Amino acid sequence: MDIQKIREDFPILSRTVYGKPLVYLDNAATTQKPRLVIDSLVDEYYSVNANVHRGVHYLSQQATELHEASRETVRQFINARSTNEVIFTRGTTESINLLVSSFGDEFMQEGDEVIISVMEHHSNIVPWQLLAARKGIAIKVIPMNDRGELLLDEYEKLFSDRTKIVSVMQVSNVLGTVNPVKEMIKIAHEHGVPFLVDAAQSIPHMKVDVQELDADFLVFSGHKIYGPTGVGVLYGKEEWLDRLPPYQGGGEMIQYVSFEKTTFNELPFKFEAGTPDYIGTTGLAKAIDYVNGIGLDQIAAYEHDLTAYALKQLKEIPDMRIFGEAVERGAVISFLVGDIHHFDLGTLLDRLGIAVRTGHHCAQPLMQRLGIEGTVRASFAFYNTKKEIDTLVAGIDRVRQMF
Ligand code: C6P
Repeated sequence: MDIQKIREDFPILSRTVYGKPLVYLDNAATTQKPRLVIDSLVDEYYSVNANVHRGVHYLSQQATELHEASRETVRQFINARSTNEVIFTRGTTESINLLVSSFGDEFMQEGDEVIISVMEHHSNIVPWQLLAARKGIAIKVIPMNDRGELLLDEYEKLFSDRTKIVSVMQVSNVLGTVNPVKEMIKIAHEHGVPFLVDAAQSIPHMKVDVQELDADFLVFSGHKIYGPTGVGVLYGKEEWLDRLPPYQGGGEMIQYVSFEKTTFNELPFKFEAGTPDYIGTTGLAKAIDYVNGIGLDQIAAYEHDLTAYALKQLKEIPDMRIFGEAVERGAVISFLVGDIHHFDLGTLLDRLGIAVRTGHHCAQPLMQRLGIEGTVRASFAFYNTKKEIDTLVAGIDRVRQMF
């Protein structure tokens, strides 16, 4: 991989912040966009823009073709069996809300249970809590060890005859832990229970194959995989999606409407009420093409090397505390240094041009488990370099000495 050449594809990476070269290490929050993704958005607005699935006219058909071709790109990328299994949403959060609402309405009654994990993002906790408030379901939580690895023995013990679904992240946005979701899905299936994978933090970094995992549902956001904001995906096995009721009502998701009775459209449109972000889906497909062009195996190997280097360098800083020491880990490192508040450290690093995230990272129950309020988090993409990590380490050292 020629990183310098790759960096040239991302215009924002050459800008400065406070007169310093930008060191962008907040990729778990959102990734930067290659020029071809940005251009695709502008080009489509300039020359194709028309609403999809609605018009007989030329532009509408062209826009529809682009939108549906993007669905096929996503299908191939995650290896779904059919494009009927690829629902476009606004992002991971909306995908989970859709699933919780439709699945909860159809398959969960008072006293039924969902299993999630202690490290989940709020997006995979709060929708279940809202369902709990509506329907009286119970939420069971898989614990972890101090390295940040889920305890599979405890997981198995959580199943009961009231367990209706398991919903767990593949990679933690705080600890970097790569959870063994394939094994966890197998266990769920042995209990006859479907499994939702939150792939928000895995999809940009590793090959995710829904058939290989045997995932029943899988969700991710376009903006975390170099695509535009406002577009995401819910994958679901067709046999499940067929049985779920629609999430929102409106145009596109209907077959026939009268005041007496409405019939719903077929998959995937049943879950896509209203005008979709058809420009965004083109951008997402371009981003996927770009990632495929580099190759996920190369990306994974490079980021693994980069993360190992960063861990080694960071550990040499006195009073460094790293949260998350799982054997299987992704390109995310959360840390605290001495008693420097994470917000102060993040703010001072920002003045040096280094963008990291600080706070609870939308995982407050995990913070409670760790006994802290928040961390500083550096998260990497394939365009980051060892030199940038050296800048981070030097920056932290400088702040540490100030304190
Ligand atoms: N995590 C982070 O900085 P949305 O906002 O819908 O695109 O993604 C939500 C989400 C769901 N699950 C996981 C594992 C996530 O990491 C995220 C987003 C960002 O960690 C923003 S809070």
